[in-house]
Amino acid sequence: MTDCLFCKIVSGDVPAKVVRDSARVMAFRDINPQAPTHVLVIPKDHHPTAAELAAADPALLAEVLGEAHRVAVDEGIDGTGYRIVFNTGAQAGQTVFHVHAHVLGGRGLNWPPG
Ligand code: IU
Repeated sequence: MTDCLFCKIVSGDVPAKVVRDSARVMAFRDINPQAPTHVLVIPKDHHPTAAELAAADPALLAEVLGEAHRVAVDEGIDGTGYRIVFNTGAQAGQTVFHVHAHVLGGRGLNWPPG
């Protein structure tokens, strides 16, 4: 999609600190990190929300989750614990409508979230 920021990161038109890159999934550091580890994991194909990805390509959603876990292992936070978040819809705080999993860890995380 031409006016999608994350599609431009996939194409290389917008730079990002990429930490994992597979055939269908990419992971890069969030530009405004909320924890010592804050990585976004996206499918390279454009799907607006997790719900739409789940309906269109559940295997790809599973790949995104698998890569999110591998990010946690790479970052050394799998032992202490980490959070995977899909903000879905504006009221939940989604601002970029190309589905992305936030992988957050490296500090204690409060519950419930704000
Ligand atoms: P959200 O769940 O849609 O709110 O998450 C969007 C994230 O994208 C948010 O954490 C931003 O800091 C992040 N981000 C980014 O990493 N690079 C950018 O150029 C922009 C947003 I704009």
